[in-house]
Amino acid sequence: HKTIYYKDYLPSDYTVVNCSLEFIIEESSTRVENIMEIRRQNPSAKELRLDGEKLDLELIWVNDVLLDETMYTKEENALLIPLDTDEARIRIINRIYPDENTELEGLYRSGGIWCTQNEPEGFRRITYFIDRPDVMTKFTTKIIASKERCPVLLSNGNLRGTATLDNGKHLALWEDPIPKPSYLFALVAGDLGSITDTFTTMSGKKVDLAIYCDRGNEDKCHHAMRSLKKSMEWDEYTYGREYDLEIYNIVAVDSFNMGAMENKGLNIFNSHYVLADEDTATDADFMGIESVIAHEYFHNWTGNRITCRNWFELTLKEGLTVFRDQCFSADMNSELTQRLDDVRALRERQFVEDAGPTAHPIKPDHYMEINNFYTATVYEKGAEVIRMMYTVLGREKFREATDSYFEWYDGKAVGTEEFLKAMQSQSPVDLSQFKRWYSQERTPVLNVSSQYRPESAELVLKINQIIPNNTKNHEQLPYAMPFRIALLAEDGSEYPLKSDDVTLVHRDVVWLEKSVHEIVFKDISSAPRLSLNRGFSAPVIIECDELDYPFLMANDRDGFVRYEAAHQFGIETLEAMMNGAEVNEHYIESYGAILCDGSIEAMFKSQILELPTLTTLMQRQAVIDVDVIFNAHEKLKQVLARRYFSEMLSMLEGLYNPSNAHIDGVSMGKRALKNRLLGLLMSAGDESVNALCLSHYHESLSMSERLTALDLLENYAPDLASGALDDFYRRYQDQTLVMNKYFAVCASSRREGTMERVAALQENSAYDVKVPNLVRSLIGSFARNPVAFYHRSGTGFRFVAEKVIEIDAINPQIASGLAGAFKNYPKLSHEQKAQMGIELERIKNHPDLSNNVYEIVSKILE
Ligand code: HT7
Ligand code: ZN
Repeated sequence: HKTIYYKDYLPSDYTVVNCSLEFIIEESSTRVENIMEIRRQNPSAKELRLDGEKLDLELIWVNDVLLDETMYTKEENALLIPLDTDEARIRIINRIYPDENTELEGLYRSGGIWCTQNEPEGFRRITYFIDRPDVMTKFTTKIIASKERCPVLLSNGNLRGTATLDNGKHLALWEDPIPKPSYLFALVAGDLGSITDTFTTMSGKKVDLAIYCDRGNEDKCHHAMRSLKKSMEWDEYTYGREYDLEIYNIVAVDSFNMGAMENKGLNIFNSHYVLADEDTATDADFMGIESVIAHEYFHNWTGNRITCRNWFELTLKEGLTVFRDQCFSADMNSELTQRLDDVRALRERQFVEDAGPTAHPIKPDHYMEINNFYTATVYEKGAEVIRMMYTVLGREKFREATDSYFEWYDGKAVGTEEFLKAMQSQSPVDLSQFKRWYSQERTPVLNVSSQYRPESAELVLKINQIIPNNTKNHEQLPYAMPFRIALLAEDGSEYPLKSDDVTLVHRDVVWLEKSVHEIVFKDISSAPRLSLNRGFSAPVIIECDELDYPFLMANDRDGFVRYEAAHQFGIETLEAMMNGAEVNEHYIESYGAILCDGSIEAMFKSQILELPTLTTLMQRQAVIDVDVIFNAHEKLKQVLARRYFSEMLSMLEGLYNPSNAHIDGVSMGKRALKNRLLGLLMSAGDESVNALCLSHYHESLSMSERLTALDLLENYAPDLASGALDDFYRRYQDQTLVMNKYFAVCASSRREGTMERVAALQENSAYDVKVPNLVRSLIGSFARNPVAFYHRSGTGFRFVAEKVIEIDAINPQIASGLAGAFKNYPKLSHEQKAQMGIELERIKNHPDLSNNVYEIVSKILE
């Protein structure tokens, strides 16, 4: 298990100027012919090293000379050819076996469809190549296959020709005029249905758009198509970026390791992020499709035209593209709702990762397996780092800076340093210290306190940065960050911020750079309330015991701070209950005030009314005790439901419209609030509410409502649940995307016996361990279900460990994702730690363990 270091990076000795590929796809194997024009970049290089894995090499020519086995060296994962000229033409023929490819990297089969996944290092499983992102090549691709089995033949770029051949075969010739790294190469062949449309770019060029899917699902592609067109328009308007090919194709496949892939002109998607209709997709699914379609489209400029020099620079494209898709979703929907969802996801996933044994900087300096670094840190924290620069520069200057970035680096493979250079060119402050966000790990804490001086009408704000040591226990240095704040008067209005002690990058944004700041604000006529980290301007944890939660919940004009006050108040209330206290009456009242405030928009209300999750509370415990958290959580819901029973019930009835399945912001907001209220009411343990929930299950036309009702019945009304689960299964057993939801409800159940049910469901005919979505839904949901996974018996740990080992032999990427479930190991009680430790050792000592799982498990055990 070898480690690769950033410091060892060297440019490639040779580059591939162009590459002409021919694929002959047959039932049991595929023949690949690869003709490359190679150019030497390092004059002292004498040997060409090509990456290749699991390839059956047949023939090699160099400049038309056929090589015999003495003229090259074949290693397990490379081919070495002596080469002492500045230019050469290499021709290679090899064979691959897509049906045997269960890892889903390279060329594989999903259902009956041949498709590829090459990021980060899948291309080397197709043919021998210099498979690294700083080698950018012009590709042409000829695909030959049976016309009947594969009427659709797709690759990157523009279609240059088709022909019918003998023996029922046909061919398609694709040419991508824009040089790209091999990880963006894609090929699809199969019998697919499609929908088509067109988009005219801002300079008047017509682009043909198509979305391909399994036949019969065409009607579920329209939301994805609308999302694509909106993304294309948004990138023109917001960043001045125009699409650059004649064709944009998207293909939906069922077996896929992640969400989607931005291959040039030929995006390949997990069908979960393409297919949707009102009967089968939840509101979250519709939103997810809009954002992932946008994300992959935006990569065309941030990732494809300007790519990464090496994989350590992954956040260059991913952090930036996540930031862009978040802004797009905010513009398409509600800015506040989007921000709250993004912050919530960041804290639930990234903060947890950053606090645990697998923490790493957004730009890691070493890795064992690059596939393990497509993380919440590289993506979501990476996006927060970009957002901080956006906050500092402001919209217009940020746009000027990105214009420069595109102008300076188009067609190049670069790093975050280049991006920062473009940002610095427009920044009002020096960004050198800010760069620490790229190389340091863990989440800083800002400890904030204040002192009001009535005699001089001054407010002294003291901000202390607490920087945790890194995973190696080395000390880290203070960060620079934009901190958006307000000092609020009694009526909620904001005092203008005037101070000589700190740089104000905007009216309400202070630039923090020291470990301790003492800032005197002038002309504050009476003691103000603090409104901190507005809009979550910096990805930090705030500690401040002066916050007036009820006041902020009721009066703050910043929606994030309003939400945050409710959230923190909820945490403190629950933690007091976990320590034996009674429910805090002030909290109940503030909660009721939000609940009954008719002026609050439904989606925002549903977000504010969500109680802090079990994960949030676990995260804060020194020694994790899931049962204590779960009991307090259930009790608080019950108290709230009983106190506001009639208000909630009448509000619920007002929101319920069984026939509404519209996909618009207002309808989604109503459904979200309705689901939130039903969830609270169900914890009251009232027979009539159970019956109501069952009727919502049967009568609602939208999947969001039906699925929530099903989940609540499962957890709170077991007598009614089995009939509803059977009904759900019968209705949707042929729709694999909906079966994912069925498995997730069963595996997320808080009831006793969940593990036994999950184990039994593996035998269900709708389940298939080779399909990642199904594994994530059944096994992944179980591993994320704290009540079942941390069960005192230790059986949850054992079960997941067995699955990690079993799945590792099939698909190491999916197995290592699952192994992440053990990352709370250092924080367990003595007894649970011993139980989990045995399982982790068992995994680690398993023969033939992949690099992927080994890296995660060994870090956890360190
Ligand atoms: N750039 C892609 C990252 C990726 C991936 C996608 C699908 C399957 C396996 C993959 N490994 C890495 C996804 C994205 O960020 O857009
Ligand atoms: Zn991406």
